[in-house]
Amino acid sequence: MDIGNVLVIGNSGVGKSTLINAVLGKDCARTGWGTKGTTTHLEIYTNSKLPFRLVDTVGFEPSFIKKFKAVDAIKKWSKEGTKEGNTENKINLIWFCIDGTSRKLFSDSIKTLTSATAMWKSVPIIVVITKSYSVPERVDNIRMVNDAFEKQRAGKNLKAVIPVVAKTFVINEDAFASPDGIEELVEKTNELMPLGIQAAEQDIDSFLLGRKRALAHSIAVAATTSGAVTTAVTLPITDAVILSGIEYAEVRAIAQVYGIKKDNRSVDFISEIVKAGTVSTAARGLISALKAVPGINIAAGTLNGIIAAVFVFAIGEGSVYAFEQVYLGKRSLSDLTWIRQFMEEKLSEETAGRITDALSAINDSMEIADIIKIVIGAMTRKKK
Ligand SMILES: Nc1nc2c(ncn2[C@@H]2O[C@H](COP(=O)(O)OP(=O)(O)O)[C@@H](O)[C@H]2O)c(=O)[nH]1
Ligand SMILES: [Mg+2]
Repeated sequence: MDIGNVLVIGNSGVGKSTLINAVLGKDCARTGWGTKGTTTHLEIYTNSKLPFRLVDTVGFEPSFIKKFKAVDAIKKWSKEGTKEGNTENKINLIWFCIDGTSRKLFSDSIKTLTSATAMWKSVPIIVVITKSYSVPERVDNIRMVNDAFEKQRAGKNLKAVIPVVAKTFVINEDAFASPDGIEELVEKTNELMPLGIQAAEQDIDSFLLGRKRALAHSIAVAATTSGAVTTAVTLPITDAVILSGIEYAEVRAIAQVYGIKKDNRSVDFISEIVKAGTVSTAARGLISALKAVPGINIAAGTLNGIIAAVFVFAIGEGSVYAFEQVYLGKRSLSDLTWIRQFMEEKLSEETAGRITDALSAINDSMEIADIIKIVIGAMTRKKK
């Protein structure tokens, strides 16, 4: 059976440990993770009778840096779990703990907690209002939490707001606040767990896809700023064909990020991409369009460098998109007509139009490496 994990998060002193103790009782197992006594320390609690674990962020303190270190620790814990072949270290549900005796801080606490946990995009959230000693204040407190969430992107993930008293609180000699809300919290958590298990899968997938995209994009940048491009300035005639070597290397590296194996189909697909950037009509059209950009006053050599950068970067960015589509199963490597058309559109004269503004900021006294940075910036910004 899948046992879910609940991330218990909230500033130190709000009552996380007291709450965990109230939920799990004395007979629970505790394992420490990370370096004890530091912000990156986590404590993981299990009780054989409950179908979920509680992950306590010991070092979650009201300081920006410390907070994010604690969240990093959770990410590391999740990653390590995957490495050990144990994919169980996923966050399936979040208990946001806020202190019921300091309602002035509700809105701020919710803001920081949602930003700290932003990577869990769809994991259900239960807000636990700890130290809810005053019964008359509870209704108002719940409303305040709901209002604060309404303005947050994580608003859709808020599934319940539960006031609790984890331990008897002595108000005065004849008034006690007795433990309350624990049962409701456990029941709600159990009820939401299947949704949380599904959401964690989704969040991990979208997180990994984002990482792949960033990695693949960095390959396009590296190829564009490589020596092969910066030396294009010394070549006598601008000819896109001379770039095929670097483009092959670039596209293959990007394909690898998306786990695309080397076989006949991928070889044909990659070769279609490089052809679009070298011998196609679109490539020739782009060269003439770039040469004809009005108002630029730069030497032929510098222009060669710019043209080379535009080609290598456009091919790289196009490949990132294309291989992502294949990776997601939306396109196939056999779809050669699609990839040809897609890459030619990417290299259309419109690309030249998009970098025209950037070109007006360029002059011959600049280093070619800086010029290429401007070109990449213009192409990345205007994309979409
Ligand atoms: N009486 C009572 N004290 C509480 C309750 N929740 C938290 N506390 C007290 O608040 C302080 C901080 O709680 P703790 O669980 O250590 O907070 P943590 O830093 O978030 O783990 C401790 O002195 C707790 O005894 C509660 O429900 N009832
Ligand atoms: Mg604690």
